[in-house]
Amino acid sequence: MDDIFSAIQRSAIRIKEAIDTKDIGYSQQENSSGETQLQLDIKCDMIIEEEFSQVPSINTIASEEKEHSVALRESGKYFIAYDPLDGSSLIDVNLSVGSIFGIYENSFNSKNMVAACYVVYGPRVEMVFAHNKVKMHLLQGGDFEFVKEIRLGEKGKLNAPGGTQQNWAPFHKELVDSFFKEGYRLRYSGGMVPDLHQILLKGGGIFSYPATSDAPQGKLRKLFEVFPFAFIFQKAGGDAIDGCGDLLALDCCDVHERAVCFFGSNYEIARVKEVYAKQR
Ligand code: AFP
Repeated sequence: MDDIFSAIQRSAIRIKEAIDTKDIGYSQQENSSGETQLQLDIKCDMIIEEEFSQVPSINTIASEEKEHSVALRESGKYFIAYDPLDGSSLIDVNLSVGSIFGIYENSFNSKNMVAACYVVYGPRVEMVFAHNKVKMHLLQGGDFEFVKEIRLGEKGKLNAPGGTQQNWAPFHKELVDSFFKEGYRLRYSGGMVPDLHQILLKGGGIFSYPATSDAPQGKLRKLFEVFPFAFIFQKAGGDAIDGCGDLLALDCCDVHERAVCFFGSNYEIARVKEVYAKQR
């Protein structure tokens, strides 16, 4: 696992350099989710593929920016799914973006996830790696230095509700509003990585991306976004569900499959379960 951790660190340093110096214009290409790729999306994808290609323990990679998974080495046991530059539509307004990695053993199956990691490119570059514990590192003077372990409180104060409100189900709107009525503050940038990082570092809260009338499976992709953060939140002492059950119990039949998702501390997730159970 150490060689994978080092490859992610090298990728993050190169991606930071690309964000700082490369053209942020659109390419002529679309990714598998039908989004027009930025030149930077393609560059970051290439950087990670180059770094992972050098790691003997990696068998196969799957990227949000590639239609199919890529087999690297039959002898490797790890399967890594990654979103090279999540939130890239925020680049032109200079908000924080991130990279997300899900590390699986033997196949891309949520039950085989053994580690997850994300990197936030904000005013500072921070990396959070979850294996047995959830540990945060800060990029300082060209190296990642360990800062602290992350643990969620039982209840937080932040509410990050995703998706277009006019397309929410009425019961979901009531749930979101009920948190505000309880004093929760709105914290939503449109970047999953900084929004979830904020909840993790401020001790708790709730991030939701529900089913909407135009997207019944939500927007976020299981392998690159949903499963890695579900793993991180559960290891940090919080929880992650699809409304009713554990996100890490879901199957994934296609690399680009999506799932409705909620990540948070235990108090908020229990409330989501209560409200969603009544809809079944
Ligand atoms: P982009 O990569 O297209 O900017 O999308 C970001 C994202 O996948 C995730 O990071 C956000 O949480 C989510 O989409 C925001 O979606 P909404 O704008 O629909 O709330």
